[in-house]
Amino acid sequence: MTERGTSPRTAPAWDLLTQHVADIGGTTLREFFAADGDRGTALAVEGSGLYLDYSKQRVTADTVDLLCQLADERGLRDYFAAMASGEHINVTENRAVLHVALRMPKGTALMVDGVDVVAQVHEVLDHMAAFADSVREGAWRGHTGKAIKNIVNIGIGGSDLGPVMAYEALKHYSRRDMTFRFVSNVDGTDFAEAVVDLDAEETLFVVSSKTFTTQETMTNAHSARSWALARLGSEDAVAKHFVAVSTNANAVASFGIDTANMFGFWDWVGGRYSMDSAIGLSTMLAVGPGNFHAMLAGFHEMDEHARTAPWRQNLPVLMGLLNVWNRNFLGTSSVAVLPYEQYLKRFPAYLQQLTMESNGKSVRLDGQLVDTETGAVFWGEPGTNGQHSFYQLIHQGTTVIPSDFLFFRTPLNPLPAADAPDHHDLLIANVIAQSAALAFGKTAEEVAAEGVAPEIVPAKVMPGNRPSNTVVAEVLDPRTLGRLVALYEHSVFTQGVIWGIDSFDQWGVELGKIMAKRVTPLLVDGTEVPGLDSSTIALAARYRG
Ligand code: G6Q
Repeated sequence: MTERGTSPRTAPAWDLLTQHVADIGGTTLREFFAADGDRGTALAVEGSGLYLDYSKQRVTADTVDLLCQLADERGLRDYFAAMASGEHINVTENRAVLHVALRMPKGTALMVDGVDVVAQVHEVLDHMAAFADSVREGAWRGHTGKAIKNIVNIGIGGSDLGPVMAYEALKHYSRRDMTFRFVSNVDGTDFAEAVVDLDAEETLFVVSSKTFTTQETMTNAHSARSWALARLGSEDAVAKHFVAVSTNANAVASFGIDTANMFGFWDWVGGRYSMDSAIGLSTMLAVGPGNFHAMLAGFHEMDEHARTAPWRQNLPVLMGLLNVWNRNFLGTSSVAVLPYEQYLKRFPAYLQQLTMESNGKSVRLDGQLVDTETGAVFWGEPGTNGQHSFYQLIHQGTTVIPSDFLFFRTPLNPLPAADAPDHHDLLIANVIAQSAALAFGKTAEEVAAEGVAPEIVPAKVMPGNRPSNTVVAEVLDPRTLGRLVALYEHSVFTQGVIWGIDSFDQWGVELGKIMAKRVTPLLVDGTEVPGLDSSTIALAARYRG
């Protein structure tokens, strides 16, 4: 294996790719497609129930060969093995990275430091299932004897984005006679609006926090406690209306939550990789244990595909390598994620954390500053809505933004129109048309041939040559959601390995937290805090009035 965390420039393939981009970088997607009538199927792969068309990336088969060589030279296969064996590949936090163990089937084993972590995982899953069933069946009663109808998840970052994304994505499969809310922001409005119409007697709070010390979550949890006690009138109510998902049993107990109703996980589960751990309790409450297990099976299927498929057939590895190509060799700096599926409306927000908290790094594992670009900005919105807002910039702006389009063959809510085509036909026509318009554009001659006035022609020219992937799946079900999330997880991992960075730490979020704590006394009672800058002092004074 390569020495870990060195510069990717040390890999011979890096120089070859640098030469290669000089050779093919000027060729347009129009020219690539004109030269090869089969390109649309030649540069496409299928695996783990997903189809990836990357023919509209600015690559040739040689590019892919060189990128795969780069993956080999960076030791990607060994890294996958190191992750799966529990090595501490999260170097700066000295932790194993074992989210793949969260979805290994019951009966398999993964020994880490003499402990079978898969057995531990299934113990928690069984505990979650028993609890979820008792709430869903109405056996779990609130303090006044009423069944639970409302679930409020309190958590932030990885303890919020996954649960809320999964709830929205799988809403079709969820209990419609129950209400699910998610509170994350320390802004009191988030909590106030979440509970404004809820009956405390029928409400269960799931306090989700790996550390059980996160300021926002603990502030919201204490407000929830006060809200519930004011309505239920007794401290005893806490045990019936609060459960915890955490690794910190002491803090959970001192909050007043019965640790029998605590669902645990382990330090080898990173926050942004935790939606399939006990952090998914609200998801399981919404869709039931069977659907949750189907989601885990989808994750596992993609894990196995990523770990074993040759690079050229490996969807997450190809997606990761194509991101490296776009970022480092074509100079792009952002990726738009554009799901043509309304239920995936929170998927781009989820991916923002997964991708940017993982790969937004400037220091390599060898402790040196990077000498290549690293993580791109990820963002997006569901189609077709985005088409009527920001797509203008993707089509004609001065910045090239590679896009990931996603669509599903079968709609969950088929709506036949009075005349064909129906809603879904129109949706899919749009997604396919968008990637073609981005790739092929429209020349001045084509615009002029439509009779457009000559002075308007330049404004109507579509430059084209804008790269995209299209991912197609059969239907958005729990299994496919698991596959999709794992697809991006392993793509992120691939990029991190190529760049030689630690994709599993997040030191960049610490400084702001520390500074917020430091300035708080000044805001609360005007206590002077030494060493503050003049802008901070003036803003605090303006707040205090
Ligand atoms: C994710 C990060 C971060 C974390 C939140 C919440 O990878 O670690 O987003 O999930 O800060 O942390 P707790 O679960 O400990 O409250």
